[in-house]
Amino acid sequence: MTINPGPPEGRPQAPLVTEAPDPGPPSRGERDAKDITLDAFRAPESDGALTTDQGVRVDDTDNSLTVGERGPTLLEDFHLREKLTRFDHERIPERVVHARGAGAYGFFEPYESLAEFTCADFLQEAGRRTPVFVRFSTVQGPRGSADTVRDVRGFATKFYTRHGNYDLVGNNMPVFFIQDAIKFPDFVHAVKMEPPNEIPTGASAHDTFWDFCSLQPESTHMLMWVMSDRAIPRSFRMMQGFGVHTFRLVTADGRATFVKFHWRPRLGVACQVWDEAQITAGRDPDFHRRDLWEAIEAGEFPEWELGVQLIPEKDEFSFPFDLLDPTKLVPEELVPVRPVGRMVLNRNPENFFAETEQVAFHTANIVPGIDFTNDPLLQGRNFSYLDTQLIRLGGPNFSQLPVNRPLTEVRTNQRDGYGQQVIHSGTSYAPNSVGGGCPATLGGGRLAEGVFEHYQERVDGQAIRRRSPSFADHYGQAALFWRSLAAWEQEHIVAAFSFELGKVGDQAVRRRMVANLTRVDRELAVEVARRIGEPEPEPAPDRPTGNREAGAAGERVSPALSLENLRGHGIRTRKVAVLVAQGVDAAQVRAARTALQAEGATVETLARYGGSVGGGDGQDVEVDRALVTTASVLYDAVVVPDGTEDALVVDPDAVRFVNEALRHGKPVAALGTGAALVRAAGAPGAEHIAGVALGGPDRQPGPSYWVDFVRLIEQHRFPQR
Ligand code: HDE
Repeated sequence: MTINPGPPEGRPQAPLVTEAPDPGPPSRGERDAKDITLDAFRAPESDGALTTDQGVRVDDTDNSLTVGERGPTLLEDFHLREKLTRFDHERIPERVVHARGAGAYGFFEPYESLAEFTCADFLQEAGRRTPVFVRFSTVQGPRGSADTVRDVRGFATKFYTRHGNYDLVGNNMPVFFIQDAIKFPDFVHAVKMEPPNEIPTGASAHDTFWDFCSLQPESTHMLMWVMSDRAIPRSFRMMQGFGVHTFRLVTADGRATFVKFHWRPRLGVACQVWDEAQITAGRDPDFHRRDLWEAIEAGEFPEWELGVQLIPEKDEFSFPFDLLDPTKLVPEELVPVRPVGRMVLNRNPENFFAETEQVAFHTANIVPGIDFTNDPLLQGRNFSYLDTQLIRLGGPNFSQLPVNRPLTEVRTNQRDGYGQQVIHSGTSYAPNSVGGGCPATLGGGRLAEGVFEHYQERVDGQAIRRRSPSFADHYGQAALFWRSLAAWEQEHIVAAFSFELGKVGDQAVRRRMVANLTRVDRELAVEVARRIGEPEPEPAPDRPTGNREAGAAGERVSPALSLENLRGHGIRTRKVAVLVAQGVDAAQVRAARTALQAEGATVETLARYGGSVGGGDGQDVEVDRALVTTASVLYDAVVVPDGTEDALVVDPDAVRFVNEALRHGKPVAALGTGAALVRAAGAPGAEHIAGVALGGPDRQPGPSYWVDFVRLIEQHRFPQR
């Protein structure tokens, strides 16, 4: 048997997620407070009679009311009119950004009390669960676009706390494209489809995006992330989340600590490779939403750890960057991430529109114990999200929609508006005496009792339109990110820049972008220029040497940024394809299934046609899917058992399946004559290829073969192939 695990790339693997004190698995069917409150709004499928919206029972819903069998339709057919009118009004505007997404319910629970830093109620007690709803999204594409495009992913969490709703509206990257909210409409107009023809859908590889970025160097750090594999996640369940801005935690007595929020996936971070992502977009445009849905349905509840970077207020100015600048991260080597709790998603929504589409996040939905900073991007967001819901959800009463309702009692003087659901009584002004003064405010100094009071930051200055000089370094952290990556990650970034800029028609834009890249790393810029056919750029005057050399000479790196150090442990929920055909060694198929399923992987047998195939030992092997209904990109690893050679080597779909798996760096196990398919698929020297496990002459490989193959799957991809 030959197993080549590939060269050990770079750094040791750091444990990603701390061992949580295990409160036991969240059981299926466990009901939390949010779930229970939704009962009042649920309309289960009914076997009763069909009615109109007015509750009148209907005799026939297939034929309009007409004059005679061939005559005109009558206006008095209220059922027809209502049915068509309601249908005509089924759509609402999609989100202007983050239109495509998928969501799920779950819970958050702290590992320990954070009372030392905040009086936020949901962070006070170890193990106390707070219901959540999370929506993941892409940014650029419309609602119907593909999941696996190169893009930032939204990671928005609504905590239904006992002191009101708290929304942490983050992304899967820790920084952003711009420093000031006033640039957001410009940025979005540049990245969205171009106005004349609405091209491209779900892609940033076009002139206006790169034109904007090349003229807006503050986007450079974020571009490095978006050109990295982080922009093509394997699964929502396998990506990090970041609050991006610096926020404040505030104690009951008004002491504040700066905080950066991190979500770390328990499965580890895993990404696709670019060719794989592009093919997936065609083969299964719903790849990520399906993956999330299926995992939850299967009881494989996705889980993230919440981590915080805590920075005392006195240290505000002790970093070489500004904590208020959202194009900067706080390197974990400077401020470690402290794990404080975990979030588990364990319930799929019942109705996509009612829940996932109508959920309304807002950065200004904060609770006592959490507060803002003056990050100018955050300040603008605090206006924009409420405003956008007014148009998208058709008026001011969207917080009464079931998914948006807080668990706490709502008593406001806000009244009326479209779609008001509440029958208010009493007065609606303050102060009042006729209503007994209710509802009354409770006064300050009661943060711990859940009475919000803004943090009393001292501010003082003149009204100016000017960026702080402390926001001026647009390249330092872009270079830090670059230097911190493994060689294969850097190569993927070079390839991504070359792809995207290669699609840009305007030469001035391409050259300007390459010139910006010289300030990150000269080798990066030179290589991108070469691949897109531009002349070698001049060295950047302020960065005469490449940053990689400077890094080698002792400049800092941040190992926490490399995917090499973010891998997960184990292979739970990874999908493995076993290619079968007439004559397959059925015992091997069973052994593969048993060994891989025991580790939590999903195993599917694929053959030319559905049904079953006859095994070499006379036993039938059930076929889970016909090859034409699926594709290599939808699996994490492939097994080709013995006995399949004759049928598979001549099957172009099977050859392509393995060829793609090899090209995308996936682990491949080939047993006995199964190796012939691997060779036919473009790997004549299969035994020397990293991540390919060839079974030897023994008909049944020993258990260690599968143990080793599990380890290969755990490594996810072998990009250095
Ligand atoms: Fe958003 N963003 N954003 N954004 N954003 C929206 O709100 C906005 C920014 C993020 O699943 C919109 O309901 C401005 C950063 C997520 O429903 C809108 C600025 C980060 C979601 C809006 C930003 C985000 C949105 C569109 C610059 C990461 C999806 C529809 C100042 C920290 C939430 C909507 C969901 C959605 C405005 C920048 C994350 C228009 C003005 C930075 C995850 O209000």
